[in-house]
Amino acid sequence: MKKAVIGLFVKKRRNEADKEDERVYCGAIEENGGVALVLPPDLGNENIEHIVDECDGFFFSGGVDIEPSRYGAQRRAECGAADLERDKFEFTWIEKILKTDKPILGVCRGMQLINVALGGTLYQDIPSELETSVLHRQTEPKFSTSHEVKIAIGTPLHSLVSEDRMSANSFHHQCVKELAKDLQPMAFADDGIIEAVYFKGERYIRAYQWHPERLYDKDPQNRKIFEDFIEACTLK
Ligand SMILES: [Mn+2]
Repeated sequence: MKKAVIGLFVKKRRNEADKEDERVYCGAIEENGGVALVLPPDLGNENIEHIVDECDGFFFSGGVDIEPSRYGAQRRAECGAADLERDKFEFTWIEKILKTDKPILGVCRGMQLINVALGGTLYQDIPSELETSVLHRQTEPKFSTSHEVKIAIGTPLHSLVSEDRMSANSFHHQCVKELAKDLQPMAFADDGIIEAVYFKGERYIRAYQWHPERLYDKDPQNRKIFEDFIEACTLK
């Protein structure tokens, strides 16, 4: 069977840690049956039509905070520095991708980007804006889980893992504030913060606030997230 080609949006590689991050994302795609095509922000838009056409699905990865003007908010002091080149690149591409019916997966910043691209907004800094006893910026290593999520019944994630809870890692200080009207929550942290979303209707758009790419090799539930996405891309 022809393998699905996944357009993978990543930050520009600046050091060894960035290279390692990119390798982990590519591994999650390739070890679950897909082929990763890395799309960094300095690629430019020259071949956008062609590349969007050639890819079978798209994966928006983690990274720094989105510039708040993208969702009509004033920047707060606690908001992290944005990468304007990456914002510009990814918002241009997702706008094109949303006009197709190709599957989209997002993690962490990628989930926030999908929400904003569809008209939602974000909390810029959980500790200064929300009351919570859940530590969303874990101190444990990236490959360890730190908090659980409650999976909403009747959602695609619930059908996929057949459990009411699953383990997540957590490396975010921002989260969904107003959810885009076309998205539905499918998992929550115990403080009520939205940890996973899906697109209402036929289109395959799923996004997670955690990093399943760091967990799938040890945790079958997190592996299912990738298997399901690659399968959806393969069928398209
Ligand atoms: Mn979290």
